[in-house]
Amino acid sequence: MFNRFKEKLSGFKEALSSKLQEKAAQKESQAELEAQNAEAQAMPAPGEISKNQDIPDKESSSNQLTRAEVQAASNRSDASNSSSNSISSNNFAKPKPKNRFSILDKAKSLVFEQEIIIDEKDLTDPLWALEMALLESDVALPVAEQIVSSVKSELVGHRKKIGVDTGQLAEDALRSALVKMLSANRLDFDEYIKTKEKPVKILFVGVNGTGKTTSIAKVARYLMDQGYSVVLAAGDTFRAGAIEQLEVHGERLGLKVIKHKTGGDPAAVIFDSVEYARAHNKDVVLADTAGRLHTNINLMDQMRKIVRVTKPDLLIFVDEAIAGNDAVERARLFNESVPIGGSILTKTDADAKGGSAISIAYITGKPVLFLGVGQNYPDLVKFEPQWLVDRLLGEAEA
Ligand SMILES: Nc1nc2c(ncn2[C@@H]2O[C@H](COP(=O)(O)OP(=O)(O)O)[C@@H](O)[C@H]2O)c(=O)[nH]1
Ligand SMILES: [Mg+2]
Repeated sequence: MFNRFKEKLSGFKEALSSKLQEKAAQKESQAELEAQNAEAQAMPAPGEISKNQDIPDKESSSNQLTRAEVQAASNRSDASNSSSNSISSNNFAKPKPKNRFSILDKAKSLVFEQEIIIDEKDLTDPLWALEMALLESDVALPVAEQIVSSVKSELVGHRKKIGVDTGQLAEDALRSALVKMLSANRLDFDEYIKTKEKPVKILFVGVNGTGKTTSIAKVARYLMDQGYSVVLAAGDTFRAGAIEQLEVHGERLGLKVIKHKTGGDPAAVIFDSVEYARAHNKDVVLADTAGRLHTNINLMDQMRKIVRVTKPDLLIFVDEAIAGNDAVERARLFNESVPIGGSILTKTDADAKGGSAISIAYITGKPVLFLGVGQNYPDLVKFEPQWLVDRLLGEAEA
C-alpha cells in the first residue's frame, strides 16, 4: 500500500536534510573560527611568555611541556626534511595550548546543541522536491500546492537543534499538513445513520468496475454489524448479470434484494425497495446503479433522473484509488452533475500512489466515507485521516 508514495517522499526528506546540514556546517565552521580567534586572543605572545614565566600557572607549564614535545617532534622531522625546518620553527613560535582541542570540541558540541532557524530560502529546493513527489504520486495540482504551502508555513521559522534528526522534522511537517488536508471535509457516517429518519436511502453511483456492488455488500455488512436492518435495491438494470451479482451478496448476507428485469427502470426498482423497507420497518436501503462514464451524456441524464425521482438521503460516489487523478476528475464531474454526499475509494490495498485518497475530498468538497481495502466483506475501513496518514508515511502496515 502506497509504496511509491513513500519512495517519492524520500527526495523531499533528503533535500531538506542536505540543506540543513549545509547550514549547520556553515554554523559549525563559523563557531570553529570564533573559537580559534578567542583562543588566539587568550594566548600570550611568545615574548610575554618568558616575562610571565615566574608566575606559577598550571596551564602555562602544561603549555611548555607541549612545546618540548613539539620541539622533539620537529627535530625528528628536521632530520628527514630540512626544508620543513623554517615551517616547524614557525609553528614553534606560535605554540598551541594543550587544551586547544577541548576548546574546539566544546565549541562544536555547543553548536550541536545550538539551533538553526529554517528560513524560506532553505526550503526552496526541498519544497520543490515535495511538490514533484506529490504530483508524481497523482496528487491533484491544487491539493499538492496546498500541502506544500502548509508544510512551508509549518517549517519556516522553525528552530531546529543541529543535532536533531531532519528526516523526522520533514515527516512531522508533512504529517500535520496531510492530516489537516484530510480532515477538511468530514462526515461521521455512523452518526449520520443513527440520527437520520428511517429508512435511510443511500444510492451508489460511479463508473463501471470500480467496486460499487462490492462496496454495497460491504456497507450492508458494516451496518448489520451495528444492528441495522438493510434492504438491497438492484438498480443496475443495464448490465446482464448485475442483478444476479447483487442477489449472490444478498443470499450470503441474508438480505432481501428488490429487483426488476434487466433493462427495467432503475428508479422504479429503488422506489419499490423504499416501499418494501417502509412496510417492513427496515432501517437502510442500499441502492445499486449501473456503471456510467461521466462522458456519456445519456447515462448521466438517466442518473440525474434516478436521483430526482428517488430523492436519496445520501448519494455515494464510488471509485477506485488505483485510478489516481482519473478517479478524482470523475468525482469532480459526478459531483457537478448530482449532489454527491461523499465517496468511497476502493482498491486502496492495491494502490501504490495514494494521490486520489489524498485529493478526492478536497477537490469535491465532500468527505471520503470509507476505503475499500480488499475483496471480502470486512475489507472496508471507515475513513480516518490519521489511519490513512500512518499508512502513507509508512508508520503502519497495510
Ligand atoms: N482488491 C480490491 N478489489 C476490490 C475492492 N472493491 C472491489 N473490488 C473488486 O473489483 C471488481 C469489481 O467490483 P464490482 O463491485 O463488481 O464493481 P462495479 O462494477 O462498480 O459494481 C471485483 O472483482 C471486486 O472484487 C477493493 O477494495 N479491493
Ligand atoms: Mg456493479
